[in-house]
Amino acid sequence: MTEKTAALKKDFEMQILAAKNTADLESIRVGFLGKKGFVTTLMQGLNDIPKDKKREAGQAINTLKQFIEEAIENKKEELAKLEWQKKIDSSESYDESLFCSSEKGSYHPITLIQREVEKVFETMGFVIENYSEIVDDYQCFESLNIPKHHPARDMQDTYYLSTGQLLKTHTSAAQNAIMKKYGAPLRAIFPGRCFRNENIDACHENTFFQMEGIMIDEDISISNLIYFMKTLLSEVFGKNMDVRLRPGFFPFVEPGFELDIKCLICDGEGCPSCKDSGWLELCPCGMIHPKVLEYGGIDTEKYTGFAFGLGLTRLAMMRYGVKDIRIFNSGNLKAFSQFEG
Ligand code: FA5
Repeated sequence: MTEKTAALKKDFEMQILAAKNTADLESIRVGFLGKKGFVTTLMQGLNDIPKDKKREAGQAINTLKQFIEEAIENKKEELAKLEWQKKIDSSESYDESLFCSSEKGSYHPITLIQREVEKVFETMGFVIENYSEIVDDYQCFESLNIPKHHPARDMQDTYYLSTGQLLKTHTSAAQNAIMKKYGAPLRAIFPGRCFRNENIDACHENTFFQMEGIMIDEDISISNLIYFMKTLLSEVFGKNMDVRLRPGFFPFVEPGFELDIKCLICDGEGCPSCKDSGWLELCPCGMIHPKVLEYGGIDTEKYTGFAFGLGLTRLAMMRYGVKDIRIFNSGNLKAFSQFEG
């Protein structure tokens, strides 16, 4: 039996080495581990083996099975990385010099990515809310535990209207209204355009999109938050992403985190798209501050919740391999006609 498993291992190693894409990998997996696969057949044949040899044979098959499963997982990661890099390097990602067809319209890449993220959250029971771009000071700051003269306001200077209203600086501005509208328990996402007085560069715009998400229920903890973030990223990118979680301060969450993803443009080497850090700030998040829940009319004795503020425009940069954020607001049809919806 050990000879048989050794031969199968060799055969498997040759096949996996030759695998060029995820479809090849799947057919190898089925060939070895599927219902009629080599390993499964060996397993089923165990009954016919003499009692004194059964234990050794069983162990050999299990070791082989584990080896195959691990090798397939590793190869999957490796291929996904290669396929992603190919996409970024090739014309499948955005190419400034490509011919533009004026006959056919296409969706803006932000619309495409927004719909993709919405789909992921919809299947997890989140409602989708639209919220106004013009808000008041209470919605944008006070209800988020950012009183007048709080230093956190300095980070979010914006455009003020003569009415005293302002263009919202972050989608968090809708938290209070949505809590009041639905009460608890609550799962909601609310995408929207945000405005800030920014120094514009390859990863900062003065007008950009975020998608806020909140989940409020009994016993919600940081592990729920991490689960939802991981699910989102692996669904959008089709692979496990390299992420890092750092402590981050936002007056409306406690504790608060910054979730960064490894820059896919330079694979963590450092480039203008990630300000040479190799990482891109994508999704700050945290447990909603009890004061914010109270302002939203939520019973803090009973409920806790998490919130996140996903940088949708930055997500689109990474998803489509767009190296400069300014493309998105450029109105450049040559660029947009390449995105299929
Ligand atoms: C906020 O806006 C918080 N409201 C997010 C939040 C929500 C924290 C809920 C905790 C709980 P921040 O200013 O870091 O945080 O922006 C969030 C994300 O929006 C950033 O990580 C980034 O991806 C994106 N973003 C921020 N400023 C810009 C900009 N000027 N251009 C493009 N994207 C931006």
